Amino acid sequence: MSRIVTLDEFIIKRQKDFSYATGELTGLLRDIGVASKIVNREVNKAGLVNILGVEGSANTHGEAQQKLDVYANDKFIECLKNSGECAGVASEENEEFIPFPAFESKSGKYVVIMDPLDGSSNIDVNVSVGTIFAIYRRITEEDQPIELSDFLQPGLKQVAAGYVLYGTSTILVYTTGRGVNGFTLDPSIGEFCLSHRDIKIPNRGSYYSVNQGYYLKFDLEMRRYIDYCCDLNLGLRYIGSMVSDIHRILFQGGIFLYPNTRKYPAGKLRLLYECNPMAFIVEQAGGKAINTQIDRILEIEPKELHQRSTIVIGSPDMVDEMIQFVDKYSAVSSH
Ligand code: P6P
Repeated sequence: MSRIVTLDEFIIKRQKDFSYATGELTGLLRDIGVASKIVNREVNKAGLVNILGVEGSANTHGEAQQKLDVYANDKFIECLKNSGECAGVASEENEEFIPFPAFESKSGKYVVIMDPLDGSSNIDVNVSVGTIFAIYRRITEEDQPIELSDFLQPGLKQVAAGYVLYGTSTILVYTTGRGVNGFTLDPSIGEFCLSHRDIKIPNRGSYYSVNQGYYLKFDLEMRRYIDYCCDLNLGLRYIGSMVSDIHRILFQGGIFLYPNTRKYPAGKLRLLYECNPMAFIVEQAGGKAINTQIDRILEIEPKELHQRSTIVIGSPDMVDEMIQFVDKYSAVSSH
């Protein structure tokens, strides 16, 4: 039996790979791991302690907030604030970014952008949900207050990104730009243990993942590509939780699409805390991530914190095939 490697141990060991590393990013990643364990504990017993049900408040987009949304958001903010490495956070649950005062004389050289509990509408029906996070180096001077510009950076500037999937088991998957690794939580010792080393996405897979219910609302090129997937007898797998849907694709291959619809003309998913971190991870595993205008997700220059984007992400060969359909059928294809 191979030796257990905990998340902490792995992060510290990998820090040595970065000659310039001074431990702040290591500390920040470890703090995120701690917050994930705290949130996991509540997610796992959500049905038991009446933490379900809709919190009185609504999030920044007017969507009813589940109590667990609020709990997860609060816990991650608390851990990040006390880490001393983080100068501020932007969250799906908050309209504006949250600056942190210097903590124990540390001002923090990083900012974190997160979706504390993505797919939270699934909680009440016991379907897996996830946390998504992206870490950037702040661009304002450390002795100055952070600004919106610290958060409106293209995905290429991420120094780290990851997700936690609270599923049949709880797994944390992250990258710092040197490959992708997965850590499964062992509740008996309360540690995330290395379970999936150097994850590589298959070049193609036998699943496609899209909300087929919107088929008639998709543009022609999307409908023709979905018809093509059906002709290939690909399996349709769609959980309605981005982390879960993409996690499957990361391991088994496949393609996830959230195109524009009449309801979401710019796409539904959020660029900064859903598309960018998932795109960084999938690209680091050998996959591709574009929008329906065939722009690389990581190169999009953000204009606002809660900006939406369309996304096509997954196995490289399948994303390339999708591009051929855009070329062939899109009325506006100009790439
Ligand atoms: P739809 C969850 O609310 C979420 O933000 C993603 O996790 C998921 O992929 C998507 O929305 C599901 O959206 O419109 O298919 O229900």
